[in-house]
Amino acid sequence: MAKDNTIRFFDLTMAHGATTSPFVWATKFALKHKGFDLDVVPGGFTGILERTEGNSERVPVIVDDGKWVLDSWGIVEYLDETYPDRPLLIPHKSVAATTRALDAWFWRVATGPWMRCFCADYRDVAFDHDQDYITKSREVMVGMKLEDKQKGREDRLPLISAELEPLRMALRDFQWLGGYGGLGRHPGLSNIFGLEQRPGDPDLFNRNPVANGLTKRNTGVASTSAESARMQGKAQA
Ligand SMILES: N[C@@H](CCC(=O)N[C@@H](CS)C(=O)NCC(=O)O)C(=O)O
Repeated sequence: MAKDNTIRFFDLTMAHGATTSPFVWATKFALKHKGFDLDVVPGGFTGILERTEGNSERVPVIVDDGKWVLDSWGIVEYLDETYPDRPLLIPHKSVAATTRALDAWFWRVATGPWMRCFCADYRDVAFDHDQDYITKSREVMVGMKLEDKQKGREDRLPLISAELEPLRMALRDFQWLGGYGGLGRHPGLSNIFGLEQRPGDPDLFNRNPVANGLTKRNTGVASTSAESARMQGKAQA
């Protein structure tokens, strides 16, 4: 049990102290929702492996009474399993499935495009000692100079906002996003089950998603080392 109601939290911030990481940000909210105080281990993009004593190349990471827990989803599951009497993060497993779906959609239409619109700007507000690493690793990710990637964002930003219409639509009628019974099973919602793929239709699923922070769970260094080598432009073992 968390001693003194406190959980150690490995942060990732820019030089001004705010985080740009959706994983880190969401996990801070999750810990506060469960009512914990945070013993924050500060830091930026470099030195994560050293800060976490060799346990992880990625954050968020928590340590609860000596137990290391990795990955934002892993942390959510751990907190609900370990502290079921505190407010639940995932009160029903249908909420987990719906949240995964919303998360994946939101990354595709908003988080990813926003990041690409501000990739050089966010590097510029990172700690000085992180900037070179962010430039190199993110240029590998986006395939060009960060300054070039964010060019023309004035034209792209309004389109991102327009893509969020499904959220606005839901929030016109509901105070919160969520529900019970499973997406598509509520009376009045269209039946999304039984979708059939006809010959010649495009594949309905991306069967080989890029293994990155959104699709792949951080279970320790072995799970992220190939991606890290790629991000650092190194040949993979
Ligand atoms: N699946 C992981 C993804 C975590 C992740 O990718 N974190 C990024 C920050 S957004 C990170 O630690 N990056 C370090 C780096 O770029 O070297 C989770 O949900 O916790």
